[in-house]
Amino acid sequence: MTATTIQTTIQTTMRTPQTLGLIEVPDAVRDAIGRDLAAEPDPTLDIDRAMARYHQIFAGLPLELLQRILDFGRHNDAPGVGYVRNLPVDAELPATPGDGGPAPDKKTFVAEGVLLGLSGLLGEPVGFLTEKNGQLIHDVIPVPGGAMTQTNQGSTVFLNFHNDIVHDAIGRYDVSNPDFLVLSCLRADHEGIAATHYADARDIVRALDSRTLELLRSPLFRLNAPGSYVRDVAGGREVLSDPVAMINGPEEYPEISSSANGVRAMTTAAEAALDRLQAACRETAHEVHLRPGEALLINNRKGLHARTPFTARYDGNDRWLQRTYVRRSQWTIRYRQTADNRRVHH
Ligand SMILES: O=C(O)CCC(=O)C(=O)O
Ligand SMILES: [Fe+2]
Repeated sequence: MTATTIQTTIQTTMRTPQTLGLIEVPDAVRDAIGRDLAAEPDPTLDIDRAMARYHQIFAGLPLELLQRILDFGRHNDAPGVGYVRNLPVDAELPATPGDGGPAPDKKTFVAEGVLLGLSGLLGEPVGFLTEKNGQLIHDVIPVPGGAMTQTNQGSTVFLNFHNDIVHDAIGRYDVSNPDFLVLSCLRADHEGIAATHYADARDIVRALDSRTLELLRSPLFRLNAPGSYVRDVAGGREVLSDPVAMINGPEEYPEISSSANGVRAMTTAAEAALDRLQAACRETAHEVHLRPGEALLINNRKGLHARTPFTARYDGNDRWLQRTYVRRSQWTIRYRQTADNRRVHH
């Protein structure tokens, strides 16, 4: 694995737009935000009120940091990934839920507040019925039956470079999917080796030859639906998208999409291009070992992410992340809205 470590990233390439921006919250601000969040109830009881309150609380970030996070969400030329450190944590953290969550015995909601507070600076958290039952807060936890799968329940296998897509009857899985993911760490894996990688499409494109790029920009690929959809809805069978290109859009601002759960190339040349794409991701990726009190802001259109293998023990101390799916607007996905929750979609 040749992913750039955080240290080298920051020292050598901090200024170019594609690199990972580091946002370090000052101690005093961390403590003030932490006190406010600890006084808040379970946000899922009244999510719109909670989002408004988190907005007030996160407005207390130093202006320069607040603007950097807002810029990350709103500008086309902003980096694809941001790394936020020194965030507040819950005073008491229950055992990592063995069934993939949510935890029934969590007494305070600081982690949830951090996750949703950051999400609210980028857009609106949304849910999909086929991903974690439509919950807005996803627990990302290793699950015994899922250890070898290309899903967020996995552990022992490398979770391939992908973006988070959603099955859609329109035949495209990269349209109604989230614009951003926020990943926040509550507990690291036992050995501290699990790493999240992010490869920016602008860096990937630069690493590829023109013929490979031409193939990846042609509709020669069919994405398999997410593992959760294939498992829970399709009885384990592949559900392929219409033929699509892997990379779309203007040269300066490419959009990239790939399924963790398998991409079917329609020609042998396209198949070879897919291999080169995964290699380019490995060469250009940034690497982060998330720790408690740290979060990754992931642009889900500007790049692909991955996770390195680790060993789960299923002992209540396993790796535990919380995740949101964030849309800047729900308007263009209104055809999927459920009747009883304005943030949850079919
Ligand atoms: O576990 C990680 O670091 C990333 C997992 C992932 O791809 C996701 O939750 O979407
Ligand atoms: Fe993912």
